[in-house]
Amino acid sequence: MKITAVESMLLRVPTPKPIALEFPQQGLVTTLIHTDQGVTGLGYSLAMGGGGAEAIQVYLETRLKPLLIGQDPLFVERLWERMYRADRGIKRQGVAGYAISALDIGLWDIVGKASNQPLYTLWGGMTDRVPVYGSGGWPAYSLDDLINEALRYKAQGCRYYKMKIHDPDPRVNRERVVAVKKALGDGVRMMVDVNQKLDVLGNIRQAAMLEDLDLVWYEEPVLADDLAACAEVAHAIKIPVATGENNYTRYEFRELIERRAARYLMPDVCRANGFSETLKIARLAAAHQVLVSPHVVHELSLQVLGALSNGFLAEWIDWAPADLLEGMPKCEDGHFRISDRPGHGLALGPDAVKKYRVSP
Ligand code: SMN
Ligand code: MG
Repeated sequence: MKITAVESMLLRVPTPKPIALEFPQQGLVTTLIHTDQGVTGLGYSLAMGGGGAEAIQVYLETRLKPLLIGQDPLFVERLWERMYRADRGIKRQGVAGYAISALDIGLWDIVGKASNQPLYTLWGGMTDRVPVYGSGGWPAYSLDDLINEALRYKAQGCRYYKMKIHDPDPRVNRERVVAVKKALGDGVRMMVDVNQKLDVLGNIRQAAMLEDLDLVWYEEPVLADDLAACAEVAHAIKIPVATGENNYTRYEFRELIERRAARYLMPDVCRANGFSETLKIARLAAAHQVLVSPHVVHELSLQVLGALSNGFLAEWIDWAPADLLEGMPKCEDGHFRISDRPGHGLALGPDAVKKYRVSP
């Protein structure tokens, strides 16, 4: 099989409410990889809020696309290495990581379609049904927004809910968490997300105020660049730490693991250099009693979770308008069933390109 063309486009999609309070729109760098056998792979990277999406598309178009044309798409590992090693002067983080991710996801979609299998069984299936946690709780929400969102997830069977703790006053964060916990009642556990906003001492103080609330995890305490500080927090607080949505590659994750900086790792398949690298990160974690709960894009991450023995929960954020993608999984009793469709099982909706394309 040969790759005959790689099309890329930038889609700008409005975010469903109430996430729109935080991110009014999303940028989706989308790629269609065409082959001489009529199989087409769909890949995309989600830039939350749209930041950097144009740059991701330009990097993909100018530096990566030429490396794929004429190549056999079934040799994903080889093509990944080709893309990863192309620009050694640019680290495969940020813009380049998103671009490689979109193409790697598209290549795997071709492999799945060519072998008529969903990816999770192609990779050696573990489960076809994954429990999810409801995620949101953005700082712009009023307490009513917050509780209503948490209860909506609970009504759909979710037994976990994650909210942000971004107020500069740690007592305010505690009050919000306590109010939600009370509204949710027994049977739903919670996680909190700092989104890199505190330093080591600030985290120690904040976490001490939340210790009695039976939280599953305390997420992204410090700047994602500072793996040493994350480890310091993890060793100093009683709540297990989760991190990784802004980390890239097996090398960064290896360091997180070796420093025992987190008990839960959260690679994002659209950032961490695709399905290929996320699987490697997850296998590495499996050797260290570390669980994997991938970040956002559950419709893609489910394929990874279905192939892991150390997968934990899928993160559920309704980030996409209903007509963007066909094949979006539905939540049934707090679980997603993984699609049986070949590849990752997703396709652009019939009007998505016309409606949401902004470039070229
Ligand atoms: C998050 C951050 C940015 C976009 C979506 C979600 C958040 C999470 O950190 O973990 O859900
Ligand atoms: Mg997070």
